[in-house]
Amino acid sequence: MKRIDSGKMRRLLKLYFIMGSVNCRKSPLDTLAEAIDGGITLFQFREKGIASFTGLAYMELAQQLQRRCREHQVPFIVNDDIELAAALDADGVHVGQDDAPARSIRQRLGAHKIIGVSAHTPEEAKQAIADGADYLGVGPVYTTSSKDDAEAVQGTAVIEELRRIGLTIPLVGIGGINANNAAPVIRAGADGISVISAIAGAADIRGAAREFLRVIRQ
Ligand code: 3NM
Repeated sequence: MKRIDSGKMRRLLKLYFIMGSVNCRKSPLDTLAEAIDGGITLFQFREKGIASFTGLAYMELAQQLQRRCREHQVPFIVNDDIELAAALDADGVHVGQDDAPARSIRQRLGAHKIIGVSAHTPEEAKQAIADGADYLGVGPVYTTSSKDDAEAVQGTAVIEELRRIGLTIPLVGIGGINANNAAPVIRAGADGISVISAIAGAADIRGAAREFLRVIRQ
């Protein structure tokens, strides 16, 4: 099987929902089900932070969420944990700058798996592209309370710069994005947005996802 083409990747990135149990107000399964109903286009399982699940509970939660994604043809991406992604035959992984390079992950998982990399500078972006990343996550665009070790807030400047220097790789903005501040991220050149709290923490998850889609498609 071959690598995902960039047109399909761009479509999947439109509304990229990320979460783990610590991000949810209701059960993770209900949260995901409502988000799927609201129209998310891609899902990442990111089980991190104090009180996050470990061991068997971690594996079972991942399996349940993956099953729900499969039922609705929403690709299931695993954050950081390449062995979990391999064990579950997940659709892909997302890694940071401290993790293995995309090239070695692809050797482990296979050509057809989606590999995303977090990039904060043009240098990191170019390296990830050279290593064979399928998409980039660029942030934090705005202030976020969902990532303890987030870098300095960048606004949309880095996204604009990556496009200005001619990088065409599919990319999402991430960090503090809500329906009211999403439009500038798309205007800056992002193919979509990546969101934790504005969906997982919403009182009306379905409505929150729909509102994002309305803004992104405008
Ligand atoms: N990565 P929220 S910011 C997982 O800057 C993550 O790379 C970031 O959560 C980065 O939508 C972030 O709640 C957290 O702000 C995003």
